[in-house]
Amino acid sequence: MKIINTTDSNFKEEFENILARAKTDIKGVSAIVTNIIDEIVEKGNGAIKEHILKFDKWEVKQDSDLEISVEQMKKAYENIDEKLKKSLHIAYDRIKTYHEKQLPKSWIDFEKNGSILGQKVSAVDRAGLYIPGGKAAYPSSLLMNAIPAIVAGVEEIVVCTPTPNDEINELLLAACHICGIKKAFKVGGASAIAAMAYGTQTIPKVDVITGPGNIFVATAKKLVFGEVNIDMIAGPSEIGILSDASANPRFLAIDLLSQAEHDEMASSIMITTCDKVAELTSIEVDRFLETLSRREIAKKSIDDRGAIIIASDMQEAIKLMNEIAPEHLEIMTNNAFELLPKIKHAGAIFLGKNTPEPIGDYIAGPNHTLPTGSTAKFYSPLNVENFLKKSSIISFSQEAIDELGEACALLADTEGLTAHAKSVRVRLEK
Ligand code: HSO
Ligand code: ZN
Repeated sequence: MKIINTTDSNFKEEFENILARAKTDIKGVSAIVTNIIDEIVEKGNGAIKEHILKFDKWEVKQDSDLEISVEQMKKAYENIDEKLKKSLHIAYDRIKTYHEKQLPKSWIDFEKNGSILGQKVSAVDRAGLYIPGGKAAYPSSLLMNAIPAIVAGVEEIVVCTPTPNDEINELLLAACHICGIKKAFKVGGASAIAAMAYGTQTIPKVDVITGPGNIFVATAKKLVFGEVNIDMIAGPSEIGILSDASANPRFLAIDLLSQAEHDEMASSIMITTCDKVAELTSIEVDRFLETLSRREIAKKSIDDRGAIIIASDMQEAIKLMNEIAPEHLEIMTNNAFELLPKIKHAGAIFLGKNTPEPIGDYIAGPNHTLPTGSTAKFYSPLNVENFLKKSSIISFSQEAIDELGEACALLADTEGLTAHAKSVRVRLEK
């Protein structure tokens, strides 16, 4: 694995490449995606059928072929191994408990003059969850997207997932059963995003679309934003690790690989204060690589986008890591919690040697749908609030309008809005 030092003459250039790791050619695909969206808006299911034949290579004979039934989900659930079932339930319960703590409360405030102000929190009516299919069909992602919606109180949850060659991941179906999903469709890519944003004869229009996806899905989400809300634009997985001389190079190496195996475009970056740890970690990465089922993917990711940076001290290491703002950040130092206040930007922060990133992918409880490509500078992990919105509550008493009415009317006068001013002043007439 590439080792660079912050004192190297080309360090600035190397670091710029790391910062630019997630630059994608959205412009390059936006014409294609716009076309797909237009076709869905125009022809609905008819366009979906064409897209499925073209991209997923199977023929939709009738609209009902698009649907995944609750019976199918139940059967898949019943057929899975007991131990696996138990793991799914442990994950479900822990994710639910964590997200319940995120629920914001409605509130109401009484002022002395009798006015009442407040904020009412309500769930969106419908949420659309996009779950990638094929090789990247992760049942864990279904849990991570569905549970915050369930906790928020969303009444109707719609799932869309592509099924190449009409083959569906049984575990994904089992996870749908656990989450009580009632509506799921075998539709993927930009077509699925457009279908959920605008609705078709079969797929309901939703209010919010969440979930990861490739560049076509990401571009479609950008284009339908405003018609519906979206969670974020997520790119390939990433891990950043801060380590010192106390860290175990075997742990560091396999943690770097844990994200590299997701995607050739994934990026795994460690910043360490110890030359020896850098060197040993690089050796361990090569050793572990040989043992991985997805070694080709992981190797390409490590070769093209991986790096170990040797910093002069932890302060410099943290400064660089805050600029990277990684999706996942592991702090593998002997004083992990002391460093925590200095971390400003990261999707999820894993502290201490027994907290490998995959614990957060599956079982810890926090969401694994996280901002990538430095967008942790302004995005949060997927959470309950992505499925909620707020309404302001206002009620004025006679005393309150007597006290504040004239000030209000005056502001309306200056904006030249006489009906505004009058609607207040008629209530001041005695
Ligand atoms: N690490 C991925 C999520 C995931 N990992 C799903 C395993 N399954 C998000 O960056
Ligand atoms: Zn992962």
